[in-house]
Amino acid sequence: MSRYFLAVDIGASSGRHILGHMEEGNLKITEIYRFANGMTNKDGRLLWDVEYLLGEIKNGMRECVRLGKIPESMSIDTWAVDYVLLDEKDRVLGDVYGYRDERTAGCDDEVYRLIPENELYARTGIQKQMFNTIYQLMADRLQRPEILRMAKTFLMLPDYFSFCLTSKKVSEYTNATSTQLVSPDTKQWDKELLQILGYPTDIFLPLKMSGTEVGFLSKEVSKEVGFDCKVVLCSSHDTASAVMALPKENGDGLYISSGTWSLMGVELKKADCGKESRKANMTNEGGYDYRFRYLKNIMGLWMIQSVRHELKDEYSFAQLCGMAKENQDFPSRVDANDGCFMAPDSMRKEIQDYCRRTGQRVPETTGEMAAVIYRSLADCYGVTVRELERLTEKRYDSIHIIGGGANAEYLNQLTADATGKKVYAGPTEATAIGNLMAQLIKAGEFMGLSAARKCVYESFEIKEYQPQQKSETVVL
Ligand code: ADP
Ligand code: LRH
Repeated sequence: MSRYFLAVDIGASSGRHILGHMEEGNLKITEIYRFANGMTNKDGRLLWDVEYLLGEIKNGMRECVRLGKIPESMSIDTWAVDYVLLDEKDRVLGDVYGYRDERTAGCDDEVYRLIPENELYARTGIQKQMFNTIYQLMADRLQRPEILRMAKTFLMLPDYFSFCLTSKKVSEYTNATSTQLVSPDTKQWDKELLQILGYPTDIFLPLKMSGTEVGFLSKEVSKEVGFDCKVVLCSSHDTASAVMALPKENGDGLYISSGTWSLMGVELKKADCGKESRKANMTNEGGYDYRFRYLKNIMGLWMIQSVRHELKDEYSFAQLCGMAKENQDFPSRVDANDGCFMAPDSMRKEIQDYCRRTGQRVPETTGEMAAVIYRSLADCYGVTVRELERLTEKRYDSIHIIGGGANAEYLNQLTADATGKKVYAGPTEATAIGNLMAQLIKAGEFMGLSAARKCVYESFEIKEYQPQQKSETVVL
């Protein structure tokens, strides 16, 4: 009889339930449920509908019953930085903001008034992103102080969903590091930093590592979904789970975790919180087994997702890739990391405006638009590779692309061309696989991370792309 494990992986663009089991030494995965995700716009504020998401988590769990495959354990991962504040009765206080909301504008200055930016980096190693929790909490402090005053518990979103399922509150380490409030030395909340910033320190729970048991489903939830199982912690930051699934036993080398965001970097045993890393805006996010994800956030496939959405999803991503290829000689490029692409009303218009203001040809057709997006992204990868080689003082001969974006064959080839590196693409469900790996290690199916990574290499298809024409270095 197979032992089943359930990964609930919720990305910013979609969520899925993936059942995993071992078969003759290989990891087999089956997607049993998928649902759409995205921030909702409520009077100009960008919010997450956590009720909807919880409902979908339970809907997917019911599929296990329908299939007669009851998991031994389950685990939840989501995107980083967003959180809920709970009152004394464990009710969510106020709206749950999404990281693309503009409310943090100016909150960086207020943070740096209390602690200089270089000191903040030296003690957290986390890159500046206006959406980091540290700035979101400052927005709470300045714009809705009553909510922060009433808060009794702070939970990141995966921990909140685990709480809803089990009634047990546990905070997970990898996702917590994305707040920019955790020490890479102690691997715990930096309480002194919390105090400096004027945030309540008693709402933060001790951080626990992947593999920790949260608890069994509460009676009510168990009745609702039709079974009981343990909820355990995976590396609940989706990127941390994706990096676990790097199909390389020793985990060395470059990777891009490619989805709504492109996270490009390497794994380090020790965080690099030095000046050069800060200047390059590299981050040291916590990973499985006390490793660090030394990487850069790149705007990623958000741009093409947004354009597709504006076109009422008329084209599939594969079609958009095809159209981009047909227009590959279209010359204009944008800086994929420019803040103007973060949450524009119209991505098409924003890209057109960017090209116009920089004196470039303005893309008019969808194919031209897609060409600009994919080629600009690949150029950005090229620049980032060189930055990573400089900072780590190493040369890399290949890049592993993991996550949904590894399906984008045209982009994979462009990446090989723009970086001059061999590209290995897959697994495409890296995050869910990493989520399962943490559960399987806990269940004793793997000895540890290296054994699990070896199994990923053996279990999933990985495509190879050779660099063909080296594109010119673009200075962004
Ligand atoms: P997230 O978890 O951040 O929501 P995913 O890892 O699911 O994102 O990746 C979704 C992205 O992968 C899509 O936005 C799309 O750009 C890309 N993608 C998925 N399938 C394909 C495909 N067949 N061809 C090209 N791109 C694809
Ligand atoms: C990718 C991701 C990324 C974060 C962003 C908010 O899904 O978790 O690692 O920076 O979302």
